[in-house]
Amino acid sequence: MLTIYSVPVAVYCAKLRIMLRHKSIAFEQLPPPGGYGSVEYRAIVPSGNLPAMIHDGFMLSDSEAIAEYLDEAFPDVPMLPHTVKLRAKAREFSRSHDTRLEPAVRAIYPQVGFASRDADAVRAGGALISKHLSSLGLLLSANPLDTGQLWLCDCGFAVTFAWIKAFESALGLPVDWPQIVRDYDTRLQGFQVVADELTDYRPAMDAYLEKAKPPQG
Ligand SMILES: N[C@@H](CCC(=O)N[C@@H](CS)C(=O)NCC(=O)O)C(=O)O
Repeated sequence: MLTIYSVPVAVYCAKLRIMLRHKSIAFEQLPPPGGYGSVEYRAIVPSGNLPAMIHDGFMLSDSEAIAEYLDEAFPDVPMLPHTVKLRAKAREFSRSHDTRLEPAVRAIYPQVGFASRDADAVRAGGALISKHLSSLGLLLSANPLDTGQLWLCDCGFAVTFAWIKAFESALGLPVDWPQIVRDYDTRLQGFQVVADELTDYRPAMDAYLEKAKPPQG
C-alpha cells in the first residue's frame, strides 16, 4: 500500500502525482493528521511538510527523495536516464527547480491577497523569476536528455510553470519567458499525464487565487 500525505493546493504533491500517473503506481492520498506542521503529523513525518510517503510501512519525505525511491522501487517505467552522467544532468535540472525557480515563485504567495499586495514586491518577484527562467533557458539549450521522454526532473517544472502563468494573469506578475522555456512548457503539456494532472489540479489553484480578486461592488 502506498499512501501520500497531501493537501489539494500543494505544489510538490502535484509534482509527485505526475510521476505516479506516468508510472501507473496505485496510491491513496491522505491529509496530514492535525494539519502540516502539527505535533500529530510530525510524530509520523518529522519535517512536518508535504508530500510524505508511507510505502508498506516505510516513511519518506521530500518530493525528490520520494520520486527517486519510487523510480527504483517501481522500475518498469524508468524516469531517470540510464547513464551516470545523464542521471546527474537530470538531477541538476530537478535541483534547479526545487532550490531556485520554485522558491522564487513561492515568494509571490504573500502578494496574492488583493488587499495586502505590494506592487514593488510583485515587480521584484517577477524580475527574480525571469532571471531563473533565463538560467533555465541556458540549461535547456545544452540539454542532453531525450526530449521525447518524460523525466523525473520535468514534473516539478510543469506545475511551477502553471503557477507562473496563473500569477501573470491574476496579479499582473511581469515575467520574461525565453522562447526555449515556452517551448519546453508546451512540450511538457503534450504528455497526457501532465495535461491530466494540471486539469485535476486547476480547481485547487483557482480556489487559492480567489483572494487575488478585487472586492466586488
Ligand atoms: N523541497 C521540498 C519542498 C516541500 C514543500 O515545501 N512543501 C510545502 C507544500 S507544497 C509544505 O509542506 N509547506 C509547509 C512547510 O514547509 O511547513 C519537497 O520537494 O518536498
